[in-house]
Order: sequence, then C-alpha cells, then structure tokens
Amino acid sequence: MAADRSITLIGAGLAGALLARLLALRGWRVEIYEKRGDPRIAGYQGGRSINLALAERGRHPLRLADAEAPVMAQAVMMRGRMVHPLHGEVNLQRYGRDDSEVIWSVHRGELNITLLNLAEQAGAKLHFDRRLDHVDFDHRIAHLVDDRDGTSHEIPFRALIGSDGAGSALRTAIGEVLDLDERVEFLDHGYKELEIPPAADGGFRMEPNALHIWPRGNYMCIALPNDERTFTVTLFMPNHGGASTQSPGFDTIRTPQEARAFFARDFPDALPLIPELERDWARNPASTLATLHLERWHLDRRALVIGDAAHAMVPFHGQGMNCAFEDCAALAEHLDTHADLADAFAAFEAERKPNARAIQQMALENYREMRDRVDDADYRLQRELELRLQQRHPGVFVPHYAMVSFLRVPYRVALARSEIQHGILVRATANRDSIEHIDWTAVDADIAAHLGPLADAA
Ligand code: FAD
Ligand code: E1W
Repeated sequence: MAADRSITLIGAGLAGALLARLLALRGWRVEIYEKRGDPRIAGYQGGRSINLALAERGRHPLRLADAEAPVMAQAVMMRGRMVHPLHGEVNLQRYGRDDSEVIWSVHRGELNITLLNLAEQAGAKLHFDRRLDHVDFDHRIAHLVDDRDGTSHEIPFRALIGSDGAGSALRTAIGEVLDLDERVEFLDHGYKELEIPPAADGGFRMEPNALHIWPRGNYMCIALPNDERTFTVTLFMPNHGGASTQSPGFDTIRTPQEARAFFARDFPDALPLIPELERDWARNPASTLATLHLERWHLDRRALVIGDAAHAMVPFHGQGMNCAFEDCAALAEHLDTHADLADAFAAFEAERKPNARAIQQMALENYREMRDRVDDADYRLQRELELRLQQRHPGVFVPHYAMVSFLRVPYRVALARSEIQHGILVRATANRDSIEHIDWTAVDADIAAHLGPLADAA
C-alpha cells in the first residue's frame, strides 16, 4: 500500500466518478477535475448517447462501491433483442434463459449524477469547469483552464489518473514525454441519435423491456428504453454512401426531408414513432466511431489512463462503460496491494490491456452480426443450438453473449472460447436447416475435443 494515499483524477464522467467513489471509500484522498459544469446544477450537457446498456460486468463494480441500488432504481430491464425486419413480424430473441439473464438500460446523465453524489459523500473533492490543458511532469503541476472565463489554474499532484474519455487530454500530455504507440482505427460508419417520445397516454410507444434492432444489411437502427417512457433511437450507417440509393450514407442523405424519405422506405414502422425526425436530424450531428489502441497506458508512477481514454471501442457490444467500470474495480484493487504506484499502474495495465483488446475486437465483430445476421435463418439456428448445447454441457458450452453480458469471465477468455465455439456451431449446422437434423454424437465429440470447463470468475 502506498504511503501517501492521495491521487488526482482528470474527468468526472462514468469511470472517473466511480473510481473516485471506490478510492475515497478505501481511504484515499481524491481530487477530481472535470471540464464541464456540475451536471447537478447546470443540467446534463452531454446530450448524446442518452442511454447505455448495463450488464453484470458493470454492475459488479457498482456493487463494490455500494452504488448498485440507486442505479438499478432507475434502470429499465431489457430481456432480449426485438428484431424489426423490413418485411415480416417483429420478434423477440431472448438474451438468456430467464429474467435473471437480462441487461439494463440506464440514463447516462442520471447515472453520472448518482455516481458524483456518491463520490462526494465518500469524501472525494469534485472540481467542475476545470479542463486539463497541459501537464508539467517534471514539476508535477497540472495546468487547468476554466472555459467560462479562460482563467488558468495550476494544480500540484502526486499522480494523475486520466478518466477523461476518448479525446483524453492526459493521454496527449503523456504522449509528449513518452511514446504511447497510439493507433486510432476509424470505422467508416457513424451514428446519429433520434427520439421516440411517450405515447399520447403517457406510455411507451413500443415494448419497453427490449433492445430494439432494425437490421438492414450495411446499416441499422437500434432503440433503448428510458425510464421516462421514451426511447433513444440510434442510426448506424456508412459515412459515405454509394452511387445508388440502395447504399445510403450520411453524405447522401442531404436534408431532413430526405431523411424522412429514407426512414419511410427502410424503417416504415419506426417513422411514425419519431414525430420530430427532421428536427432531431438537423440538430444532432452524425458522430464518428473508432477503436483506440495504446501500447502503454502509464508514465511510470506519475500518470495512467483508464476507460475510453485508454481503449475506446465501437459501441456494438454495449460494453464500453461496462469495461471502464471493470477497470475501476481492478485499479482500486491494484492501488491497495502495491506499495509503489508504478507497480500498481504496471500490474493494472498488464491485467487489463489484453482484455480491452478482446472486447474491442468482439465489439467490431458484433456490428456485422447486428446489422446483417440477426434476421437470418442460419444465425437463428446457431443461437438455438447454443442454448441446447448449454443445457447438454453445463459449465462447458456457455453462449458467447452470456460470457460477455451475464458473467465476469475475462474478456480474453470469452473471446478465445467464443472462437472455438463458433467453429463447433458452424461444423454442426453445415448443410443443416433445422435443430432436428443435428448429429448430437458428432457435436458432443467436437466439444470434448476442443472445450474444457469454464472456470467462472464470478
Ligand atoms: P466518458 O464517459 O466519456 O467521460 C469522460 C469525462 O471526462 C467527461 O465527463 C468529459 O467531460 C471529461 N473530460 C474530457 N476531457 C477533459 C479534460 N481535458 N479535462 C477534464 N475533463 C475532461 N457502453 C456501454 O457499456 N453500454 C452501451 O450501451 C454503450 N452504448 C454506447 C453508444 C454510443 C453511441 C457510444 C458512442 C458509446 C456507447 N458506450 C456504451 C460506451 C460508453 O459511452 C463509454 O465507454 C463510457 O462513457 C466511457 O466512460 P469514461 O468515463 O471512460 O469516459
Ligand atoms: C447489447 C449501442 C449498442 C449497445 C448495446 C448492444 C448493441 C447491439 C448496440 C449488443 C447486442 C446491449 N448490445 N445486442 N444484441 N446482441 N448483441 O447487448 O448494448 Cl448497437
């Protein structure tokens, strides 16, 4: 355990607020600096990506921070994905076996406020309107700016933790004195958010307890419920469309009126639910998506990045926040068990980097599945077979989605086993169109040859 247990956090978003709470509860002196105003006073300013899916991996660190109950009080259960085909019936594909295997939709702003209050109650000192600008690592002085009046503020520190998100200023500052080997992999697809308000009677306009998906091949919409009976719809599609209207992109839909025509053609059942489509389209920019890879996450004992600042990912597995929360629990543990901060940071990086890599890869792969596969017969047969194999080989064959969303097995273990299982599923269903035609003896032998028991970390 370090002798001087004081630490400075940059960024009071989701990871920063939770880490502040966890460390303050463990007796650390925590100062946290946030560039935006206090959301508890100013109203939440991060108007984008209104709601997020919270899974078991994210709930566990909340539990450790005694923050689970207030968060869950505002959460909406999502039992499965509700698929909206262009032609044909809407259908619910359950995520798990029963209502113990579900995920939860939480409001980003409310969650942030809940965690900030809990951090403060535990003794963390919160400072808003303080944007990290640059760092003098030799003298251990952080230079912060108040963007309301342009004033600068010099803060001495012992160590800095960057929980300042994908555009991390601390990462940039570290990069000036250490080669982080940073690589940003842009996806050539972006996203735009739209709103489904409550119905005239004040209720939800669609099934509330589901994550809705409109798969359309090269693009898709999703919608997550909010506890105020609205849904946030997110359209994901290429930034650049093709010549024909059959391959639309954000650049080929030039006006809000063209957006309406696009929705009328491709999302006809969603369109009447989005009365302010033109307003939302014009108001909300199309945002970019990227994966951030860093070879190094810390500068000796002086600075470390966590969460999106270290490993931003595309959102298609709904795991960025969940992964950032896992980071917080892991870091709190390493800080308590290593006397030297350099050792704690190195141990944290060694544990978390391979896992971050794994979920980054799975998140990219899940985009194709969601936009192009969920409605296919062979995809559905593979999911049905997964559930049957889970029953036949309990604790051995665990579906991919369950490993990521219901268990806490390290992401890299989930990835390695999912790859093996995918091979088993493909071989078992090759040239077969129904579960009745599966050769169970052959599948059992395939499993015995390639898969051992999963030791659940939970
Ligand atoms: P952030 O939440 O971005 O917080 C960073 C904080 O640092 C902010 O408060 C910011 O104002 C502050 N800051 C920035 N720069 C400075 C500075 N220079 N000085 C001081 N403060 C600064 N994840 C899920 O788990 N489930 C989902 O369903 C999900 N859906 C998503 C959908 C979309 C469209 C997107 C884009 C992401 C989604 N994510 C989801 C990912 C999730 O939003 C992020 O992984 C998560 O917010 C990361 O938390 P963080 O604390 O690292 O960063
Ligand atoms: C979840 C933005 C977002 C958030 C999510 C998910 C998806 C698709 C997207 C992944 C999923 C919850 N997913 N859903 N169904 N199968 N995989 O589980 O968070 Cl696009």
